[in-house]
Amino acid sequence: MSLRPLFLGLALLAGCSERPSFDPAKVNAAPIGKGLPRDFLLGTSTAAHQVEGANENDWTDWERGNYPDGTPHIADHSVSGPATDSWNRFDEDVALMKQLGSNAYRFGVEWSRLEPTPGAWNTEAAERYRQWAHTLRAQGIEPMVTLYHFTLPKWVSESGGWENPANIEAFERFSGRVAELLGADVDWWCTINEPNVYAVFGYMDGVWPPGKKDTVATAEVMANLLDAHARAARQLRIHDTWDADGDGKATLIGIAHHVRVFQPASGSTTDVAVAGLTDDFFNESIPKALRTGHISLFVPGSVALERDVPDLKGSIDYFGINYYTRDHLRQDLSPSFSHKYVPTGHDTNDLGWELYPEGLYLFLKRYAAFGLPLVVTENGLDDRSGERRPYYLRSHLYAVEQAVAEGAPVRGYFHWSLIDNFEWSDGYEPRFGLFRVDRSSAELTRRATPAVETFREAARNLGLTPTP
Ligand code: GCO
Repeated sequence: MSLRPLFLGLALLAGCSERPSFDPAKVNAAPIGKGLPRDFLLGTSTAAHQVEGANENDWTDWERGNYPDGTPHIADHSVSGPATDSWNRFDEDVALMKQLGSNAYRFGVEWSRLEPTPGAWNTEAAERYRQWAHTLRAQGIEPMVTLYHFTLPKWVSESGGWENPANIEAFERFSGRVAELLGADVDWWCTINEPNVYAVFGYMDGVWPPGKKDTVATAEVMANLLDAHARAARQLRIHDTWDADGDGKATLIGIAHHVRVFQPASGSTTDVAVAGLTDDFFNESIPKALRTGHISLFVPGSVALERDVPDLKGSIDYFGINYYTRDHLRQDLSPSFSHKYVPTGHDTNDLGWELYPEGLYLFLKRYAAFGLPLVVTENGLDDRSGERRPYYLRSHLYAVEQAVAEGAPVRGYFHWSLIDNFEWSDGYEPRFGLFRVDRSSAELTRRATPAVETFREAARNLGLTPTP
């Protein structure tokens, strides 16, 4: 607690520091991909529930539900349903990865599918995931597996979800089993996707299951997810002893951390302080906990959580960054103490998120200090026309290359996403895919958007070979 005034001081300084600005002419002229290290992972990301289809988990009921005022939980009234049917169309998706020339793919395993009731194990589903990992490796595509990406088996959510310590233990056991199942083909693991986003949406804003609005529970869940990460990491190290790619390491463990640039609306002390505190809670608390083994979460007037989880220290081999956008913050009296907005005239994607590639560069520079390899585990945009993704992709790869040129140890970039998919409370209207999915066709036909060519250019410049 005594360090808070220091953070505020730093926030004041951060508010005054200069922001970089990329020149679009330079971005367009850059030989994209040329400045990346030769062992770079250039791939795409998906999450189990968003693409597999036919899952039965805590989202299943939530998707059909409404808020007390009658508004549906999912903005466009859709339910995930068949999603992109990737459960049955994996080979088709692999062909798309080859068309991109990608050499890596981040996908999730669905806990509710593998362990539908406590302690049970769905051997058929397990075998399919094993084949996927095997196929990817055989095709020269490094698999990265996410253990938890927002969805819970119903038996977990119904027994208190991430608020119940018994479920952290259940996740620990699950992680060990997945390590045994996939370890022969998988070295790259991502334990938990975005603990901060999950906690804030599910427990502070109440827009994801379980739909609570409770700041204390938000911090508790974030801390429990970090604990779950540390335990999962331990299990992965015990049970995955195969060095699948022959680089001398059987496991490369990370967490996918969502970061956002919080820009104070003005130089006023209150705007700057709110941006600093938000940055501290949302961006900084997780990497700090991973560095020190101590979790410290602070929300003025409601949360002052301090907890030692010594195993967090040393639990990661790489730090995963999910980066999308920048928020401008003006101090107000809402529970988060701020009003978030995008100033008029700033470019946004179709969900209204500001396009700010310089932010990715800033975070890669910031987290270079971690002393560990960095991987961009997600980055992308909702672009319903498909016309703006080429520049988005190019400018964010440019950001990566700028950071690499200045010494940031970036090992990979995974674009979100391979294909359009179920975008949580926004349903199917958003389009994040390099390949568009035609939802009106029974085959859920995938079609290349213009950014596929940009991706292929980067892949070729990196020395990879996209299929024709
Ligand atoms: C997240 C997730 C993804 C999203 C993507 C686009 O950041 O919420 O990791 O599941 O689909 O980020 O919003």
